[in-house]
Amino acid sequence: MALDRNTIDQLAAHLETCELEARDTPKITDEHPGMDWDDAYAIQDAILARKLARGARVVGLKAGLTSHAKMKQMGVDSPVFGFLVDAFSVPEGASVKTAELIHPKVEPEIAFVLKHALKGPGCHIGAVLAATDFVLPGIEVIDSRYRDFKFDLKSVVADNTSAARFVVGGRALRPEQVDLRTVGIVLEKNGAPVALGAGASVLGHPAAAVAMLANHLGRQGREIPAGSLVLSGGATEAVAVEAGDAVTLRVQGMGSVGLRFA
Ligand code: 0L1
Ligand code: MG
Repeated sequence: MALDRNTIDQLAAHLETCELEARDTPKITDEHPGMDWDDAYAIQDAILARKLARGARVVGLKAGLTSHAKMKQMGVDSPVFGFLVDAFSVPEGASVKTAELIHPKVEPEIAFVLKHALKGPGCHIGAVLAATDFVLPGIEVIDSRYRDFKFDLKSVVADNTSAARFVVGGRALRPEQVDLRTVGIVLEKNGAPVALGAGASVLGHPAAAVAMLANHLGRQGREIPAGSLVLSGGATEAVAVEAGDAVTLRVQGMGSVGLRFA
């Protein structure tokens, strides 16, 4: 690690305060160019520790930047992983307050709910599908704390991969009831389609993103616990939203889920 404990805690406090006060900041590697991957995940862990100390509950995990569309949009080249706490979860059809966010964007995702824990290394699509209870559509609202969504991968990992809000809904299916590679995905804003994709846009198969997450955690001796909800990453580029917008995600055979922005 390149940063000391004090600096990690200060950066976690800074990024979480930006999140809670809906305030943006330059990317943290501008001041700490030597920051390494362990530092980045340690800052993310310290943000989680701050939330847990205030009574938050982890409700899931997320993979981000798992599609070529998203990697191209953000100018980066590999996936990242973060956590989801209860405060991020929005009921289906509810209104998200844009005043609590900086510059929200939405992305269409396939969510997995696990019946068994998953642990890497060596986790693969087959293990993910065998451990999955059901899959369902989900919309992630991302809100990078970095000015103009300008960051590098380490800065975005420290910022809990821009996690802000999410909703899941529609029709939950057992993994054998749907071919997650060929399933069609339509994201609508105010009734008009704004992004189109297929499950295979996510690393060839959305379960591959869950396997990568399990392998990532396995390197630290951790696992994805049974019962976890995992967002497998946006199947298309992310779409900016503002107050007054209504967003609906339709996934072939899996119904729809929506959110409003107030
Ligand atoms: O969930 C995501 O794909 C977001 C990853 C972080 C990068 C971004 O803010 O777009
Ligand atoms: Mg996402």
